[in-house]
Amino acid sequence: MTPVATKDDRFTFGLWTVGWLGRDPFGDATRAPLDPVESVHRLDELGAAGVTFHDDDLIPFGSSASDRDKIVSRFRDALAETGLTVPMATTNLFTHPVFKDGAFTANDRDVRRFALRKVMRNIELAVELGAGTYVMWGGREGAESDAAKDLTAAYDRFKEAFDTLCQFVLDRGYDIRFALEPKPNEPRGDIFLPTVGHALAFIERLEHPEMVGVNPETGHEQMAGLNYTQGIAQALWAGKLFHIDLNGQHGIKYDQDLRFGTGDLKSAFFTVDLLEGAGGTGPVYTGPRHFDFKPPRTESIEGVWDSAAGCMRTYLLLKERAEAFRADPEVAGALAASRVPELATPTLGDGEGWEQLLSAAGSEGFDPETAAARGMNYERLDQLALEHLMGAR
Ligand code: GLT
Ligand code: MN
Ligand code: MN
Repeated sequence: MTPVATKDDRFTFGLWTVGWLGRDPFGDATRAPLDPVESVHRLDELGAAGVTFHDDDLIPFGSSASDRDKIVSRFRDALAETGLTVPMATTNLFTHPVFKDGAFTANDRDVRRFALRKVMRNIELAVELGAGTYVMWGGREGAESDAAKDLTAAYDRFKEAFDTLCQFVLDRGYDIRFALEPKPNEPRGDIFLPTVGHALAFIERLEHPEMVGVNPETGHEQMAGLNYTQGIAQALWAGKLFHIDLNGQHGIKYDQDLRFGTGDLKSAFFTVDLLEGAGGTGPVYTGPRHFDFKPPRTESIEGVWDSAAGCMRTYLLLKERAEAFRADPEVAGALAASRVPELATPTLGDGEGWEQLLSAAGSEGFDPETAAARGMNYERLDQLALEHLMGAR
């Protein structure tokens, strides 16, 4: 039985995902443009709860004020008819050639000023449509040569941009937070803030760190050979998982933006397990389950909707599999045999400090050789996870 997506599952899609025309560096578009209003209706039929967008996905770059109003009002009608929400919006700071050297970290100061104004204009629209999160993906913030940038100044300008935008949100009294999306490379040779870890460290240097979190994308961490589940776990632990971009990726290569679950399926299983609270052992991610994927250019429009439906079905199936894994008494036994629950016990006792720890050395009778000889039993545990993932249990 395949589970059916409903609005309660909080699945959301970028207009640019199902609307991707299939243009790549080697080939032209393979699909016709999709009307955002049509996307809203089709996604609603498939069980999605919301849509997200870049300013330019909805309102073509350079539109007049009256065209903008017409487009927004048609879009609003589609939202009202379907009940879909807009939990997140973002800015396109990468397509127009003016951003070829970046937006917030462009060497040209006038470009940086233009970029900030473009973001503020779209935050106004995002707030109007009820978005609570504003994503910042700095795909053009980077370089092909380290000679091209004053790297220290680049980080100063990046900070200046976030500080300015946070102040704008505060002064306007908006209820919206920023989520930084890391990516190691592509389209720039190297992108600033390449991983979740870099982004988390950067955020702490801002004037309003509480207003800025991260939006980690599966494939972006995996492009750098990193463990996505561990990355989002650290973000959750830090209270910084403001948003998430789920998709698929086959290891270290160009950004594939595949349907969720393709690529490293086992990693996707543990990602879903983590987001759903890891059997009650960790925090549950309460934000939207947002898919940022590109239906391959081999597909016609029917394939686009199959691909979108597949993202949601795979998430729900993995959620079922993860729940079965957590509910299995054999798994509970294997977790205990691996002493996994013991990691939740603080290393120091109640009221104990370093002095007591030092003086307890003799009394604990700890023998490193005996401890070293203990097996961890992870192989049995991992095989149980695999068997649950394969539906063999
Ligand atoms: C672009 C990028 C994505 C980002 C989007 C937000 S745009 O498609 O590849 O990873 O999430 O700007
Ligand atoms: Mn991507
Ligand atoms: Mn993304």
